[in-house]
Amino acid sequence: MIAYIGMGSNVGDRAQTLLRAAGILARASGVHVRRISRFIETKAQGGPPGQPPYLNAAMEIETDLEPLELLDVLNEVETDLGRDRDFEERWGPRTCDLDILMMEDLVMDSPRLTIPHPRMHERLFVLRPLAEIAPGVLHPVLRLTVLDMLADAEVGQ
Ligand code: A4P
Ligand code: MG
Repeated sequence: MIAYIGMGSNVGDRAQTLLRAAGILARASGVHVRRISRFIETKAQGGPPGQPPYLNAAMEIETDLEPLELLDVLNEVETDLGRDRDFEERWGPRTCDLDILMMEDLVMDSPRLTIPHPRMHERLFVLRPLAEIAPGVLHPVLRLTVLDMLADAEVGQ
């Protein structure tokens, strides 16, 4: 299955962190990295004031993992890169945040995992890099392409 992953970092050497995350994922079994967007700098949205800016990116992978298995792999990568959820606040600074944005037409809502990612369609820091690598991909619930969602989110800014 083709899946899209959103990546973000706002602590430390952010570019190095995103590159390392992509590298670890590329070596994970059951995951094949197909495309990666440029890294874009974005103002922190939500969370406590005064947060440093993020570097965000999007990645296209092919995977035969189940969604929850993929989430486990992403969480392991986050931990490898020094993220410790016990010591951070919601939407506060983080070394590495990896979110599953979409997995083809899959729609799921469980306590641990919601796909498509529930906030992706309103976030420029997700949609701008995603539009570089997947402009025509359709959101299975909203029935809008990534480019359509980006246009709507730009207007809403
Ligand atoms: N979870 C549910 N659905 C998913 C999914 N599709 N992908 C659960 C990944 N995880 C999913 O996530 C909390 C829990 O969400 C996970 O345990 C997982 O089971 P987290 O990564 O621990 O915490 P978080 O990222 O702080 O929370 P959340 O709600 O995912 O935050 P967001 O929405 O990801 O926002 N501003 C800029 N400019 N750039 C950013 O990248 N990121 C955030 C985080 C805020 N502001 C930002 C950015
Ligand atoms: Mg997250």
